[in-house]
Amino acid sequence: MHKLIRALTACNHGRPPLWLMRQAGRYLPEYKALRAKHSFLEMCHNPELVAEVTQMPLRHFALDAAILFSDILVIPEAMGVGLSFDEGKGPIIARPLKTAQDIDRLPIPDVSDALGYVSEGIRYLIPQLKVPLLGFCGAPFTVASYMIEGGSSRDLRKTKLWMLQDPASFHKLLDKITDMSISYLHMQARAGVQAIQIFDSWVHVLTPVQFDAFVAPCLKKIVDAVKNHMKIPVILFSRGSAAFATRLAALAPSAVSVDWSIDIPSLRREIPRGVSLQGNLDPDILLTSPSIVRKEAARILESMDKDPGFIFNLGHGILPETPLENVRALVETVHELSDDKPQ
Ligand code: 1CP
Repeated sequence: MHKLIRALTACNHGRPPLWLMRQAGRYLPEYKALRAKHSFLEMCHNPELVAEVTQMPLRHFALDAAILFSDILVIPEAMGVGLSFDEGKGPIIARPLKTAQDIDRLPIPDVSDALGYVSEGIRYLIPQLKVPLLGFCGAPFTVASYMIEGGSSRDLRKTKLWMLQDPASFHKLLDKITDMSISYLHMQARAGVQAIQIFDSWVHVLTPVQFDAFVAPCLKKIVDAVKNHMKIPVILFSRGSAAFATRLAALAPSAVSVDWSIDIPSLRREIPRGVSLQGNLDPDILLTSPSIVRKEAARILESMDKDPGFIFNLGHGILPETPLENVRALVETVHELSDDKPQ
C-alpha cells in the first residue's frame, strides 16, 4: 500500500507522505509556457493536457501523491452559469444567481455528459502514474459562494446575506450542489482516483452556528457517500482551522487538512485517533529561503514525529511566486529528517 493511503488509514510508519495543495500550477515554468498557448479552461477540458499538467510537479519533486489538474468551478460551469478566467482577476461567473427562481431553474446535468472529459483525463493519466491520484471537488458552501458572488470575493457578503435572509432557498442550492458533487466524485472514483479531497476554502467567514446549520450536513452526506459507496479515503480541507477543524473531524472523514491557524499536535490530542491530519506549513514560508523553509518544516515534522496518520502539506495552496529551490528544500527536509528507518 502506498504511503499516502497508509497515512489516510492511520497506519503509516517512517517519514510522513508529502504533497502540496495546488502543486500543479503557476509556480512551474513549464505550466506557464503551456498556459501561454491555451486558456485555463481549454487545458481543463483536454484529457491529454490534464494528464500532462498533473504530472508536471512529479517530474521536479519526489511527491507522494498527484492531484488531478482541474478546478472546483467545473461544477458551476456544468450547471450552466457561464465560467471564464480573466488574467489576474480569477474566475468570473457570467450569470450569477440572483433570485430564488434562479436556484429552482438550476439544472443538475448528467455528470458523464457534462463532465465526462474529467473521467477521460483520469483514465488517460492513471497508467502513467507511480503515486496515488487524488480526485477532488469544492465543498457546497464554497462552490455556492462563487455562483452567488459571480467571482472571487473577500467577505462573501452577498452569500452571507442570502443565507441569512432566505435560508430555505440557500439550502436548496447547497442540496443541488451536494447531489451533483456526489455524482461527480462517483465518476472520478469509477475512473480510478484513489482518494478524494473536498475544498471548503471559504468556510472561515461563517460562525460555528452557521457552519453547523449549513455546512456540516452537506459535508457529512459527501463524506458518507465517499467512504461507504466509493470506498476510498476522503480528506476535508478548510481555512479557519482554529475554529472549524474539530467540527470537520466530528464528521468522521479519513483526514482533516488544516491551515496554519492551529497547532497540529494539540489538535491531534482533541480528535479521534482514526481521523488523520494533513498540513500545515504557511505557504508564505515557501517565499523565503531554503534555510528558513528547512527550519520551519523541521518544526512541524518533529512535532508530528511517528504519528501514523500525519500527511505533510501546506496550510493552503502554493503561491505562484514560489521559487522552485524553496520547494526542493522542503521536499528534501521531509525525506532527510524523518527518512524511513527500520522500526
Ligand atoms: O490562470 C491560470 O493558469 C489558472 C490558475 C488555476 C489553477 C492552476 C486555477 C484558477 N485553478 C487551478 C487548478 C486547481 N484549482 C486545482 C488543481 C491542481 C492542483 O491543486 O495542483 C485545484 C485542486 C484547485 C482548487 C480550487 N480552485 C480552489 C480550492 C483550493 C484553494 O486554493 O482554496 C478554489 C477556491 C478554486 C477557484 C479558483 N480557480 C482558479 C483560481 C485562481 C481560483 C481562486 C480564486 C479565488 O481566490 O477566489
